[in-house]
Amino acid sequence: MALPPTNLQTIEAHMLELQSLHPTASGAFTGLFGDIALAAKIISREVNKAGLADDILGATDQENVQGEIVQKLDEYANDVFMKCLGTRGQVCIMGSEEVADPVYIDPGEGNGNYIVVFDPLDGSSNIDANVSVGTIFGIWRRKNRLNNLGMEDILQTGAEQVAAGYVIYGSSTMFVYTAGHGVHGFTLDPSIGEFLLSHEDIKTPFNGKIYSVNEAYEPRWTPEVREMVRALKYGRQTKETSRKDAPSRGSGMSTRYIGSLVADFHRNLLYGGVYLYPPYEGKPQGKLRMMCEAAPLALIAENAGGYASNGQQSILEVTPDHLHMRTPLYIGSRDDVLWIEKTLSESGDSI
Ligand code: P6P
Repeated sequence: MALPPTNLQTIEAHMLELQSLHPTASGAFTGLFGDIALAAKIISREVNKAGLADDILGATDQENVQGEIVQKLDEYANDVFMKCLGTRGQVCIMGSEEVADPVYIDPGEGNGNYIVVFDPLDGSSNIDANVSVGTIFGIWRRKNRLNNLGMEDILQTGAEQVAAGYVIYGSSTMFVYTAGHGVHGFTLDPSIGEFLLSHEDIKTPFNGKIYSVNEAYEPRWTPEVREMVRALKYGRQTKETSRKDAPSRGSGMSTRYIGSLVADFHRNLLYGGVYLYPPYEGKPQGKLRMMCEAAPLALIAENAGGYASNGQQSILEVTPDHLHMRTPLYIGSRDDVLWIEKTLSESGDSI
């Protein structure tokens, strides 16, 4: 007979503990996290049987607002999020990477305090090859009354998020979140259908040994980005390399690139390192989305002791100009990303 799990703290229990820090809390925020965790469990079930389930693999015949082919699981994950978050009264507006416009929700009897922007299944082009994929979400509080909502309630900075998180559907399904009191990871025990605390108070290393970037774009990067990546490869002076016993191969980093942002980010968060998606010729703002990818992961990185930049400033300081705004992204170990930002901003590398 299996031993009882060592740590029995579920994500709901963790949120209730967090709620106790806010005596006036209504429980709506805790309820919202329960809705997101429910969506994650449902999506995890489908992702993990994708190879067996008929008609859930492969692409639909549609393109999303990003001009990307919608995978069947993208569509499924988006529907699950819309249903789990849109019918429980906590959310007044949802923004999805898969949907062109914001979705305004009638919270019914609920207080509809929150705006949730999400990428329901990031990296889904990898799904047919059984590569880890993920969900990313950011949560903001509305600024206006329910009968007067608008873009001002949606286009808020990453620093104004009340919480952010991601789910990684990999060798196990993990739910990682921050609400400003540290970063905590929960692993799904599918036999009991609960996310159990497995990584309490995650802190990311100050420097890392990994850089994650798609080097196929190298010919289309600016000279400054090219030089910066070269320095990551061949070594730059850091507190580590100035040590007498610095590793013989200098501070050069190793490359690891899965092509699935959540998987690359999660590995670098735990091990240390940087993920880069620079602008390139034809994509002056890069590929990644500010609100449903960069800002939520930036809040997590910062709360774990890391940093996230667009090459000129902190991602968390940027006010989006539209729901699907793209941004260059350099994210991970604090000292490494600060060095990247200093190097690019001194070179005046425009974004
Ligand atoms: P490229 C997936 O489409 C994604 O948004 C991220 O998950 C991933 O890191 C990146 O794009 C991969 O993009 O241009 O390297 O194929």
